[in-house]
Amino acid sequence: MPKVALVMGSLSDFKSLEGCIKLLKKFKVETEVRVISAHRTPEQAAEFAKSAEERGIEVILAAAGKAAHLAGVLASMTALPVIGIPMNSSTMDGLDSLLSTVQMPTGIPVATVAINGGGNAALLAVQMLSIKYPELRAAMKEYRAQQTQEVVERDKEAMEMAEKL
Ligand code: RP5
Repeated sequence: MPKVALVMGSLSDFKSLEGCIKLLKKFKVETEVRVISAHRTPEQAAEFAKSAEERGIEVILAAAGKAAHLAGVLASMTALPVIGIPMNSSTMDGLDSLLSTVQMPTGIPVATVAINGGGNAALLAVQMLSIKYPELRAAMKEYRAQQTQEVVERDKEAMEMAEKL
């Protein structure tokens, strides 16, 4: 079974990450959900990152806000792919988190999604895992087909709504 870890900097991030967790569950990806802070619990962050590979984790999702160094710090201590999720948890609408997460120096990449983009982080993790797990590739194609169908239906609805005006 494919396995990822979703690490968040604070439990206050949890609510905004529920969609991410639900999507990973939908694709039957085993998810270890953790609260670890690069600043408040740096030793736990190091221990987590250094042991992740041997514990079977294949992709790490790291969500943090404000001076959001979590994804980069974890990425610096593992060769596993790290997806950064900048959280909107400050007075700066998440722009602080976005820049802190995305502006990594060459050598230690973090694949950064949009502010509060936990959903896309889950989907990107599934796409990475689908290189190894063909059933995930098939499930992703099915997900995309359903999504397309839903938008096509909304398109029809919009045309009908406009005609009635
Ligand atoms: C970051 O600071 C966390 O990821 C969170 O987004 C933000 C606020 O954390 P709390 O002060 O609510 O614990 O480290």
